[in-house]
Amino acid sequence: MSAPNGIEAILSNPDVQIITSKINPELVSHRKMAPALCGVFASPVTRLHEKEGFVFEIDNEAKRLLPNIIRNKVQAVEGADASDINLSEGYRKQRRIGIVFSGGPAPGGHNVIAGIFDAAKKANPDTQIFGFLMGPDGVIENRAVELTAVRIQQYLNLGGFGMIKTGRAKIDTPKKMSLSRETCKNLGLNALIIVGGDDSNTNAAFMAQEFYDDGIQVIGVPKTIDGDVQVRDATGKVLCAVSFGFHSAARAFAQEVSNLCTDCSSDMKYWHICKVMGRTASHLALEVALQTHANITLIGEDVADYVDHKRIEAAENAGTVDYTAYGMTLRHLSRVVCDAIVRRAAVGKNCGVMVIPEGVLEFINEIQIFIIKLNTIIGVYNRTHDTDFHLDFPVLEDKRDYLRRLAKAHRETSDLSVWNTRDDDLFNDIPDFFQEGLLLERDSHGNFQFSLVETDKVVMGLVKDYLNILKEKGIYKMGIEREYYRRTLVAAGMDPDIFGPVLFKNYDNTLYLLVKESIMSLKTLKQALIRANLMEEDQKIPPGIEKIYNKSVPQFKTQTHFYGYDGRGSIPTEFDCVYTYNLGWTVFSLIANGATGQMAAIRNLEKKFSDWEPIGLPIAPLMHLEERNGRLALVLEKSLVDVRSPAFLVAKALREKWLAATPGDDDYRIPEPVHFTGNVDDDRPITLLLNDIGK
Ligand code: FBP
Repeated sequence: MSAPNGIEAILSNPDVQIITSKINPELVSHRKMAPALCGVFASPVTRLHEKEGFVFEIDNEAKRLLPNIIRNKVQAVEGADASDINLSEGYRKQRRIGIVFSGGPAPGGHNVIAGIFDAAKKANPDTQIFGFLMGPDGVIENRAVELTAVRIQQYLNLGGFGMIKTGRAKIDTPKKMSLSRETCKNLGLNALIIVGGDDSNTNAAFMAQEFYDDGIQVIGVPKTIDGDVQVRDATGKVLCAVSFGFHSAARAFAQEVSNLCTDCSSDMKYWHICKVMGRTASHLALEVALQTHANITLIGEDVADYVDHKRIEAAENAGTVDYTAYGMTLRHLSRVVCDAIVRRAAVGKNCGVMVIPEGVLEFINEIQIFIIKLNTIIGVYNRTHDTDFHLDFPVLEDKRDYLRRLAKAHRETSDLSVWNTRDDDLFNDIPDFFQEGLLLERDSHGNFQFSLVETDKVVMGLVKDYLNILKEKGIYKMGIEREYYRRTLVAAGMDPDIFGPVLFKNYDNTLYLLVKESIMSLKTLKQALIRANLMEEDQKIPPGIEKIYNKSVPQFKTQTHFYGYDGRGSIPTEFDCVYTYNLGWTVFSLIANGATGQMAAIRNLEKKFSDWEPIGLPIAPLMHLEERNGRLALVLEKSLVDVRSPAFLVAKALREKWLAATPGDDDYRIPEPVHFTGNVDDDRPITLLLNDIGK
């Protein structure tokens, strides 16, 4: 046989095989790292202790629909020795536990499974853990695999939900509920664990109620990179500061955004527009801002909180009330952004980095109204016709036509439809791509799918339009470095001090000179020079002056980026690895002590690891009524950015510094690389730290 040659020889080279193998030695050792465990789990067994002092405002509908779990309390996990035979026997009982991921992936999910597995096997090596495949559909359709130590080790400390996959199905009909019950019974499960966001934990509460008499415990685990599953009691006491996955995703986004800050401050050419995930809440955008000090970061909750005092005053003077003064319009938002861009350009920085949360539009009144109205129209249509709006009206024109008919019916027959002629006119005023976005299919939970809407395009479309107006008015100008101006004119044999006062509106000691607003073209420049007797009508503008003028005309160039799925798939930070592994152990403590309708959580995440406290949180008392699919539904409340929180107030106070509309360097912060120091306290979400310090 002849020796391999060419590409075959290269492929059979042992070094090439190592380099191209999918086994990455660093990852192998990363997987072997054992996440730190809260002290309480070193005890032979654990018990639950009801914690006093937390108050919940219980919704009547929750009382009615969830009677068996509505009286659940906050429970602390405590270490115990094995001398209490009853406790010990119950704890060490052989069990069969099922686990399912629900919703978008979040770094750390595999460690939740690992924590449950290790705790369960420690209590009883014969206990079996099953993973449902492809999310809640796996529960409905009874698709599960038994998880083994080898499989779990393969995924320890790694991102994604690849071990058993995930899905967005919702167990929300009597049929799906009964199929799920069948599955749990067929598998002989003692407990079902649902790892998910607000909607999935809502589902967990309903399943806990439904399976109560079957003796199948249901426990939720709060996950979502969006960070909007946070739990406080009615007095504001923090019970769960953030869902898992938030820190890893925010750090991944921050790394990318920071790299853009570095690039941008090098070539000074582009505005980088970075849309970051967070379907509704802007927690991720806020954390990215704190990590990177990007020049502009929009925070949806802040936009909604805006009050236009000038308009209120004008209305008061006219003896009226201007309700539109509360909350920002899309147009106003674009003005605020333009103002910042213009101010940076004035000091020679026609570039920068801007962070836009993907859900920002939900905080704009006019858009929110459209979303609610369209949710209702689509929901009502589907229920009334027992069909699917999007199948019946596949293209935009069909949908618009249907809306037009609703508006007509409203006008002609005083039909009580939520869609009137004014809505229709306003809707037809917005660009097609955004109309399509607003009409997109809602997800299985009835949520508007912001990740599919080009939020950045909507905002930046208006920004670009308004910048053009400002340019035409001579307001958007590049500042010219005084020294550059001097050198250019001296090199052309001209006296800078003669031309300066004619050209610039600030020809004093400032570092950056701004061409007068009245000079907005070569024609108006020539007129200004003629008026100042610096040239004649039949002469050409001196090249040095023309060069300076051309330099003052800004080109607004953007690059857009979307950070979402990449961060969701990132390797979990040490914070998330340790957090989730302990969540897994907490889940097992809740199961082993008979809890159901509880959510596993770790209290004091904002403090040192030694202060972390594993707890069980009652889901039902946290639920309230919210609009879903055009009607009110009992759900777990999403936590939005609190505009009175220290983290937000710090970011707001530093906004001007980060905008850096001043000569000199920007204030960009380079986040340290994500690393494993073996000490979880070294790298925690800045939002959490600030909220704790400023409390
Ligand atoms: P979860 O709430 O399920 O964790 O998902 C959050 C999220 O990552 C949002 O930030 C984003 O809007 C959405 O998922 C995207 O959903 P999809 O995966 O269906 O595109």
